Amino acid sequence: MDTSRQEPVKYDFKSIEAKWQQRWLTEKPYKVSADPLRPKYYVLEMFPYPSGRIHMGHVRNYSIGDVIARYKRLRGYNVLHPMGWDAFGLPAENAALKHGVHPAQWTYSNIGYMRGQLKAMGLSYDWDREIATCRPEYYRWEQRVFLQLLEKGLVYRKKTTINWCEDCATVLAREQVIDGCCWRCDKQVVPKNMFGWFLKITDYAEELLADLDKLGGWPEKVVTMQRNWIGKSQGLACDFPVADSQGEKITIFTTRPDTIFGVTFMSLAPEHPLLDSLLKGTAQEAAVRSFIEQTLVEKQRLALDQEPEKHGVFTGRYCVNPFTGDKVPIYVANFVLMEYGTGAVMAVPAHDQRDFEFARKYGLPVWPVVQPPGEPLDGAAMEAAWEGDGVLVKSGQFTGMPALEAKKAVIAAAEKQGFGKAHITWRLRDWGISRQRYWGAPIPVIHCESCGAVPVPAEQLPVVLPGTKPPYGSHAPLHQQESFYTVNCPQCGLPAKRETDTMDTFMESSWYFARYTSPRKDDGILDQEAVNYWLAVDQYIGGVEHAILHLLYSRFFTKALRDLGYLNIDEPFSNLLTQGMVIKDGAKMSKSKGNVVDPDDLIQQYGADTVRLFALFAAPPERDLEWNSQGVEGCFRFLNRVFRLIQANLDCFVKKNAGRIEIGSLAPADRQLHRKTHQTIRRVTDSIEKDFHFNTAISGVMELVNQISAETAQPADRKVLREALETVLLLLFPMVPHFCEELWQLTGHDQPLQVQSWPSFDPAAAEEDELTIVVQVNGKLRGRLTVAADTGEEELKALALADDKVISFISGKAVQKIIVVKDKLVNIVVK
Ligand code: ANZ
Ligand code: ZN
Repeated sequence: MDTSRQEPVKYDFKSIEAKWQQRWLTEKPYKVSADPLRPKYYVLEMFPYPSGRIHMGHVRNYSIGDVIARYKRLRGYNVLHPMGWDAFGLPAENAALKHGVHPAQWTYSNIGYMRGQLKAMGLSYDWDREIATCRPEYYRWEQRVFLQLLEKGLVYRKKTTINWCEDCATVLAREQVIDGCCWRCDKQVVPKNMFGWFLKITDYAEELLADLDKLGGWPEKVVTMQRNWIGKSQGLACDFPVADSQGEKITIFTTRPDTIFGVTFMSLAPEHPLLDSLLKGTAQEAAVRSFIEQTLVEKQRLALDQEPEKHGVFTGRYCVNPFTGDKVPIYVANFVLMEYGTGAVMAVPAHDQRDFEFARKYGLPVWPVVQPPGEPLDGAAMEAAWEGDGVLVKSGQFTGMPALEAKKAVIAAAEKQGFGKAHITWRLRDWGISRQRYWGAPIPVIHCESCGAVPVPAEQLPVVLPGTKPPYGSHAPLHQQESFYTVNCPQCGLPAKRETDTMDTFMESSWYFARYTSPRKDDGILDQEAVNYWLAVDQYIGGVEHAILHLLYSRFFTKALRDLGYLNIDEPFSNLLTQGMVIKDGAKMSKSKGNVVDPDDLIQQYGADTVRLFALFAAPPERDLEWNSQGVEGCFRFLNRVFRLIQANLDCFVKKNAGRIEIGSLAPADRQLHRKTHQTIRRVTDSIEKDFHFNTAISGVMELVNQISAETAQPADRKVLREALETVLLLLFPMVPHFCEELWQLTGHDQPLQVQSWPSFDPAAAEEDELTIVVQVNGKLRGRLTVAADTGEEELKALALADDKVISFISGKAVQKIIVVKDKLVNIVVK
């Protein structure tokens, strides 16, 4: 085509972006299907909650994912890149309460708006796979999974004390209680006893822990957080008989059996079931009971990760150390948790800091039994517990053993004598999934007085949420939907009551990545072929705030679905990228801080490509991104500059300039540009492949653009220039797709960029002509040579010996040998 007579065009991002988005909408180039003949790549960003509008954190997350998706396509992969909505949850209900609209209406209208925003960003999703978890077509399969897990014995119902928020009328998860208050409304959380449904994630504790070793593609810190959350502790469970009792025993759990000769008191959790009988009739009874009550109230006030000031009270009773026969006073202590181990701790103040502080406070003895090298520990004088290693002292038959060995020996002895056993305790708890809310997936069970909890028969699924007007009240909203609530038992036909709890929204996000592989399947949970082809997710991207629960639940679901026969993988996400936060003025961008920059405004002002470029350029993905409006300006100016540069050189895009470039025939300046082009390809490819450091990739392209600009000041080789400019467009395409497609078309290409291949670099072209060679004398740096690449060994030796600086260091000495490391260094050894 003849481009020479066209008028220069301004970078009109509005019409450019609208044009390409329209094309992507109608041509659906990102729609994919399983194709066993092609290698697949599944890239996924954590799907958003439809809160109303996207924020800069989303922009960043999705820009990163989109670059990876587009890059992998150019590399020849069949890329699955889906998007959807984590659409159940409390905010919809609260908004509904406030504005009097149905949660569904609020949710769907938000989805509509946000979908538009994502489309305006030019993200390359296969929109035909979009899912919204609040649709019955989605959650009916979740209900199916629930029932299959129930059948497998992985679901149960039990009464528990839960954290309850009166204002939100809901149970709160552990992490939703912050300083004893509701994470949402700040109201004081109260304990409440009620039935709830649980998933037996603890059945998978061992595997969830062991398989962390398979997650080499995850950030180390996330793996560690998962490991700590699962929290496997190995030790001894041991019985301490209660003195003066009818054979009552207190079973303790300890990870330090080696310290058992140092026990000076016993601590029980305030909820410990034995307390009732221990206290009965003692002089202390009233005082201890009031302490217990107080402690339980205080405990509710504190978040679970907060340590209260340690205190306790003597019960007046004793137990007996089975190893020593010592009588040990029994205390109730506020820091002992009933939910962990056995709810009873053998206290060893010499070797446990908590016990130490407690002992000092209440004047209890401190007996060191593990002696570190050096001065003998003195229980009366110690200022802190010695929690480290050492050799056992004053420990009967174990005296003289190293602690590690003693641990095993004490366990063996306890087992032999029949009062103890090796024991493992997990920090991980079963997953309580019941929520007393409306806007969630109904738990598909019917309670019948004679049949018990009866699963809703498969053919009656989905159990859909009732009502067109929002049902509210202070308690479970579904209770107030008479027609929903009152049903007949599927087994005996008599009047029964439908379960009114809905599922934790973490349920939906625990398997959505699998459902994306066959999102429209309407006769089953998952399509076997599709999941086998697409899973696991090759690259998962999201915020580190989901490092624990969402990822753990997804890992658990993957294993459970595998065991139900739906999946053939053990782990859902092969690689994980946790992107940093977007911060402004030193704080996380958030509505409550009032420092939000609205992506809509930015897109209006600069276009989506500039916003994407900024989100990728301002920081490497795993780091926090500091908002900076000059940075956005800079990205916009850069795109304008590239736009003008291409406009000014349209003439080089004629056909005859598309051929091979002969390096030997290039003038020095052209050789430089050709080299820079190939070096840039190498650098950008490396940055993306190695760690997705798009910021360095982009600065690489910026350098190339600088060199092109300098070069075009002189008449340049048109072939070389064409190659350089095309390379800029190819390399920038994953980041600023509309912009590059437009210029690609403008420069006479009839096939769009998205079907091109990623450029490969020519090592010969990338090679430097001139190298700097270091010259050493006896291993010390004494000079530098600038030589042509590939200069031979003999010539290098000669050049080094002739160098003025070097001569001053070797004159008058005998050269013994000369070592040459090609293209790097010459070392002259003299005597
Ligand atoms: C005696 C002892 C001596 C202990 C010593 C430690 C050091 P992890 O590693 O977290 O599993 N413990 C056991 N059950 C508890 C409960 N319900 N509430 C509070 N603390 C409890 O911790 C295990 C250790 O925590 C156990 O080992 C026990 O104290 C305490 F020099 O027993 B240890
Ligand atoms: Zn029944």
